[in-house]
Parts: sequence; C-alpha cells; structure tokens
Amino acid sequence: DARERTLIAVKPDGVQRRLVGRIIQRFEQRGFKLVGLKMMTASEDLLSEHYRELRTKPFFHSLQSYMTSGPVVVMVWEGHNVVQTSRTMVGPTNPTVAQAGTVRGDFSIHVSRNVVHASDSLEGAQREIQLWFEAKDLLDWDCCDQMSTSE
Ligand code: DAT
Ligand code: MG
Repeated sequence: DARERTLIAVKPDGVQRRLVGRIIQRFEQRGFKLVGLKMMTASEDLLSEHYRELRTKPFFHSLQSYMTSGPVVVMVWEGHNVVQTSRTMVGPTNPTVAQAGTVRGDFSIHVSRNVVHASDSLEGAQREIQLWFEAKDLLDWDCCDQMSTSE
C-alpha cells in the first residue's frame, strides 16, 4: 500500500545532539513522503499512552522522564512498506547490537538514549499517529514530478 503511514520521532537526545536534519534526510532519500511534522515537549500522560505496553517495566519511569525532558520532533512518513522499512532503517532497540548504517547503529550506544522512535506494526502506527496528530495536520500533497510542463 503506497499510502501506508508510520510515526517516527526524534527523541530528546536526538534533538539535543542536532541529529534532526540527518534523520529526516535518511527518510527523504529512501523515497518516503513526509506528511506530518511538529516539534513539541510531550506530557507524561501522552508518553504513558504511547508506551502503554511498557507501563509495568522497571525502566518505565526513567523512560517517561527522559521522553518528557525536552522537545521531540514527531513525524508521519508515508510510502510502500514504510512501517517495516523504517524499523530496519532505525535498527534494533538496543544500539549495542545495531548495525552501522542504521540510525541507532550510527548515532547511539545505550538503550535508554537510542535517538529515535519508529512504530513497530501497522496497528501500532495507526494508534500512535492518532495519538500524536490531529487528522487535519496530516497533509496530502503531490510531487512536482507529476506536473505538466505547461503549468
Ligand atoms: P523500540 O523503541 O525499538 O520500539 P520498545 O518499544 O521495546 O523498543 O521500547 C521503547 C523504548 O523503551 C526503547 O526505545 C528504549 C526504552 N527501553 C526499552 N527497553 C529498555 C531497557 N531494557 N532499558 C532501558 N530502556 C529501555
Ligand atoms: Mg516500540
């Protein structure tokens, strides 16, 4: 489905380390389409909904305080197989085992500061997109490649 969408977020450590541009560049150059983008500091409630499956984990409270400690850049990217392909581009949760060439493998060393979030399934992506964005802030747009030369 060429209209598949996923949620990608540059986490506070990624913003602080000036990695936003390089992360966006990877998704653009791969061929995905940016349909939503905002910078915000997440609330604890939003984070606890976003990571609701992790609420019982011992690291949950430190995860929550890290993720609300500063601004994140939240994005919706669209394209064929974007959920799965972006997980591959981001790399495994723990940067220790992330290959060079992945975002986490190139820019991080510790699981609790792993720079970027990517939805892990179609259902998860839909849930997270609705959680972080209002429908009106997701934009449909056409590429100038498809414009006729007479315009
Ligand atoms: P992912 O971000 O790859 O989807 P996840 O959903 O299992 O991984 O966990 C969400 C985030 O929680 C992860 O990016 C970093 C943090 N986290 C996961 N496991 C952790 C651990 N063992 N110790 C500290 N933080 C952890
Ligand atoms: Mg996850």
